[in-house]
Amino acid sequence: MSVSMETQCPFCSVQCKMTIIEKHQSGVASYEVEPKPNAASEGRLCIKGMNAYQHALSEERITEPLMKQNGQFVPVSWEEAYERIVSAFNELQQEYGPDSIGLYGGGSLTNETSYALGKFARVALGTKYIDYNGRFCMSAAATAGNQAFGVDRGLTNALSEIRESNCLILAGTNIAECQPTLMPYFTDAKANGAFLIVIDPRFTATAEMADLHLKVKPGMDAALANGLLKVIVEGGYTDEPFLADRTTGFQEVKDHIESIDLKDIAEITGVPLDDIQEAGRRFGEAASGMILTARGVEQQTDGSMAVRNFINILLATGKIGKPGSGYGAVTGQANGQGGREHGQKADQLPGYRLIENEEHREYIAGVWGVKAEDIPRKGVSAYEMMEKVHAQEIRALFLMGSNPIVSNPNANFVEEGIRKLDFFVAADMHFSETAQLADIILPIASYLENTGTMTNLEGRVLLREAARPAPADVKQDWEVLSDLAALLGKETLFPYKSAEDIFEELRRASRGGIADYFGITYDRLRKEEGIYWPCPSLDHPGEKRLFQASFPRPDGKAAMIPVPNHFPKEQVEADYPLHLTTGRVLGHYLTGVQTHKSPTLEARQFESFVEIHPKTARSLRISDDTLVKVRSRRGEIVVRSKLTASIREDTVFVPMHWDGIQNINKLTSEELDPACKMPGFKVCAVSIAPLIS
Ligand SMILES: Nc1nc2c(c(=O)[nH]1)N[C@H]1C(S)=C(S)[C@@H](COP(=O)(O)OP(=O)(O)OC[C@H]3O[C@@H](n4cnc5c(=O)[nH]c(N)nc54)[C@H](O)[C@@H]3O)O[C@H]1N2
Ligand SMILES: Nc1nc2c(c(=O)[nH]1)N[C@H]1C(S)=C(S)[C@@H](COP(=O)(O)OP(=O)(O)OC[C@H]3O[C@@H](n4cnc5c(=O)[nH]c(N)nc54)[C@H](O)[C@@H]3O)O[C@H]1N2
Ligand code: SF4
Ligand SMILES: [Mo]
Repeated sequence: MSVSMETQCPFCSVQCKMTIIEKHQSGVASYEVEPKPNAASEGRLCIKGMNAYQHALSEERITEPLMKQNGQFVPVSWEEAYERIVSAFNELQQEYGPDSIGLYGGGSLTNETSYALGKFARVALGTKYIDYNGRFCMSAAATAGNQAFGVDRGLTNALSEIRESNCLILAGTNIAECQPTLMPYFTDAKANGAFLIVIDPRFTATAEMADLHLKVKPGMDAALANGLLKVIVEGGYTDEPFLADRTTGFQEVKDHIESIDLKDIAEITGVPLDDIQEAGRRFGEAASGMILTARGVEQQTDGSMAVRNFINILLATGKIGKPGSGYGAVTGQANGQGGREHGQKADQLPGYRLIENEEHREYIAGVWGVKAEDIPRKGVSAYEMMEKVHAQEIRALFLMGSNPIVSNPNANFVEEGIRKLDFFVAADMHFSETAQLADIILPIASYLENTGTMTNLEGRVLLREAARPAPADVKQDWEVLSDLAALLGKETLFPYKSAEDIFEELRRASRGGIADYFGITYDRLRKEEGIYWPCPSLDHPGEKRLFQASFPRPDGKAAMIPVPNHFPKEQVEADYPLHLTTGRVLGHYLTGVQTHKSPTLEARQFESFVEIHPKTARSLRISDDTLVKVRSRRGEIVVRSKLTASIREDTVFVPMHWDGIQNINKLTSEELDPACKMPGFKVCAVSIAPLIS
């Protein structure tokens, strides 16, 4: 007997489609995975997608509601779990006010769940405190895109245009390990003659395909972009008609650039002067060009401004809104894009509307059937919510789709806060490190069992239909929200019988907003190969390339702004002499809750490591493949040394996929970008020593 499951990978933002074939022989199940042709991945799958069935079908799944009694989880009925949640929420809100409850969502959730979670916070609980893990992921690029262009959509062009581009700058993005199925777009562009520049403190698998690798000092991208702008302006590579017709602020940028000395930039960024000159010249000379940024540039205390400076380069050279020319923030999570559009962010309402905008509040209140004045105001960002948890201003937390004690910066502090909560509910399919601290865990359907839409890195909305029934006692995220809303007396506001019902409401809620999904329906998604937003009407094809004629800002023009050279807030010093940067490896995903459950992926890499340059290692008497202590002002971890000349001598790198004694976020700093509240995950100061000296 064999069963075929059509699905979509639950991991990264490419959203590759696949078929999982389950075979049973003599009572033993075996699985085959076949990639399925689709526009983004063109029928490719990476190793994570190939093995994504393993965690979903794992025996370690949580399959019934659990309640903590005397420090142990015991199975309870849904009724019991719900009753406890509702009475705890009611009691705490009576005693401490509506804002004593915080909600924390994630970018793996479908659009429907993200929408329902935002609505649940605002109208079922009436709290202003809701935010999500995308704050750590997309917020810097989102802020930069909104400010410069008036819209935040990951890629401003379809992926296929990468092939047509003549010059590509990949800044702080490791596509080869993080969106591997996109690699052929870049290798094809190169085969077509494109010049490829990679900016990264490490010579990554992505840098291997570059024509020019700029091995920047961590945190110095804004300054490096100033250097590139200087070369572009002085080389006469600016597109004057474009600047005059389509932008504002260029004169201020130009004045600022005059004060920049390229030798200083080479000095502070650690990138040789000749390389800065070549990169600027190549990009300036090319007939078309794209710049892609990801977390290397963005997870900085000036991440949003650093991105704006890369956008300045695109605007100065007129390389946007044209074939093969545009910007891309390479979105991370499966629904990293849609997850930031429909209201699980502290300052946001569906359709990318703003919670502090009176017209937007009125519109959404109309869709929801509530009074605008009853919708709470803006809350605070993810890490700031954790500060409020620590200060016991937030007394209860409802967590859906994240593992914050591993993924937040300054993780020791965050864990301490969560342990102080009066009441904590986690909705998950696995015992994440954070869920283990909960009073109640609600068992949730996996991607194989859950229907909903996901919006990929291009802004293309895709329908992922349930491929198998959920285990008997497991519920959908949105079902839990509807059930609880009913028990909180808001049944009429959550009348949904299916994900499609929620999508139908989302369509109306997003109508006329920046992220307009009104023209998208499940029927259309079944027939078409995903639809790009904005899609304002049923006969609209969806917009593949943005900004061809204008920018969605009040004056129709893109805004340029001078960006000062920025230095990381935490500088290296005698006690902490090395820069620490953090990131990912091919075979694991985020905090590893899911990929550690996959025997195949786990076998590839079962523990963390620290990349360190052999010269640096020698001076610290660290040999290869030995346990070392890495310490910052906030904590200490133990990982295995990996000596490699691919990293800068002044920098070490540790991946983020492990918990406990290998949780890198015990070291990272809580300093946030003031504009978007993104933490500076990508640079802090550390020391390293052998574990046994
Ligand atoms: N295998 C795998 N793939 C994933 C994920 C995963 O966990 N595993 N997660 C998904 C998610 S949610 C996300 S957000 C994306 C992340 O995708 P990426 O942002 O591409 O991944 P990272 O490894 O975090 O960082 C990218 C690169 O930034 C470099 N870097 C560090 N500091 C700096 C700096 O100061 N400047 C510059 N220019 N570069 C710097 C790092 O060396 C690293 O190679 O990946 C998605 N895909
Ligand atoms: N040092 C450092 N820290 C980082 C980063 C970094 O580069 N460096 N990157 C940051 C980034 S970009 C991100 S995106 C965050 C991510 O960090 P987290 O938000 O902690 O992400 P995950 O590890 O994916 O945790 C997701 C949890 O949700 C569960 N889950 C998955 N799908 C569903 C679902 O459909 N419903 C429900 N209810 N649960 C589900 C999983 O089982 C898992 O327990 O980490 C950030 N932290
Ligand atoms: S992890 Fe990303 S690239 Fe790999 S199969 Fe899944 S969606 Fe595709
Ligand atoms: Mo992310």
